[in-house]
Amino acid sequence: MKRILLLLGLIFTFSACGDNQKSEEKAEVEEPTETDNQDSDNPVPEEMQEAVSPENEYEHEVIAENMSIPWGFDFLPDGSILATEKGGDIYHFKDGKRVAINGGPEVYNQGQGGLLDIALHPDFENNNWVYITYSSDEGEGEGGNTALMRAKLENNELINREDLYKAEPNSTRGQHFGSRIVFDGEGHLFFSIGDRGNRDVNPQDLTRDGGKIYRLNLDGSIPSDNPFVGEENAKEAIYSYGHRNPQGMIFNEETGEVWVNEHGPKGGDEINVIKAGKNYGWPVVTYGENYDGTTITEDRTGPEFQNPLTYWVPSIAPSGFEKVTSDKYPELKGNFLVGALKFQYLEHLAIENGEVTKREKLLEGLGRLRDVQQGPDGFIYAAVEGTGIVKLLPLEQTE
Ligand SMILES: [Ca+2]
Repeated sequence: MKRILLLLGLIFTFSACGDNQKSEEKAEVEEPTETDNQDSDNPVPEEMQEAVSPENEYEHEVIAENMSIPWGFDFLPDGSILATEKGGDIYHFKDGKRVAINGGPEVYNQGQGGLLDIALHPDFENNNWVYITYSSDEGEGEGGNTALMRAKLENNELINREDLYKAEPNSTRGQHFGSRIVFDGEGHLFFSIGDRGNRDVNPQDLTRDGGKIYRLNLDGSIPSDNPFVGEENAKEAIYSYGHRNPQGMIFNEETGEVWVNEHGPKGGDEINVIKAGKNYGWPVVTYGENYDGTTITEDRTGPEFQNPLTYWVPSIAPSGFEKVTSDKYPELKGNFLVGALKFQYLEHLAIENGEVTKREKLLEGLGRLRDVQQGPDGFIYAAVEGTGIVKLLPLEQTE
């Protein structure tokens, strides 16, 4: 590890030199052996190749129509869909029909805030709990901040509401609310909150909300083995910190880890593998720069920070995250899908031994891609702004 950092340091030092000299120096010093990378649990990621058109062809079918900003969705046991509209509405889509769900939270629909993610309890079939993240103006200060609630879904209505978390304080800034919800299969839920547009204050401060991944028991209580339990003034629900705006999250069953994707600034969107108590670096280290092209920091990595698994330059503005486990698309099985708000496609990433080996653009040109989920039927569904929820279909192979 130290050797890699030293090598990178040398490369950055020489980066101001002319092209010829730079490549000569690189050729001379850049010889990290494979074992260097594999021995470390925190390797420095390689730069990604460009995303290309897919090798296989697909078509799509619109399953849920007439949505403006479908932010999150999940599947009921019968395969029908519950979906949120950022503006505050919740809908149930079944057999092409749309029914409004009453009893949802009142949302602070401002900037990137509004009604956000929705996820069914892993044992929904027996308890009817539905979890929702949204931005709320309740509590201290003007503006809003991210909140998590749960309620029971009965007869198209959310009842027995419980408020589980509310980030503090409110802010009138419109950026970076997060937020996705996932379950780890061991009685915990994870959710994310972005830095709320206050990068120099929130992400590195454990006594403040924002720029964090949180971990709770399913009833909203704080697990006694959370990494900052007992630390003075720390928000004990925090599981990891130094994040910018995570809007995609999965529980990777194969590795037993929570993985997130998060928006970087200009360049530097990341996929991070979440580990208890780790610092993911924002804004002290980043592969991005300010939107006006000025420098945030020269530092890409540091010994106290967990490196991303990979990063995007230029940014794709990632939202939504899924790992394909079904047999419906053999070429996607075991690989990852990430929505690209900016370039309006669904990115297919093959990752082998911690390295991205393939990037493809699926569902290109449909609209800003906000969320992606594998349904109980094994098919991939994606929420697209201005379109609704679409089902990805492999193009029939003709004999
Ligand atoms: Ca980072």
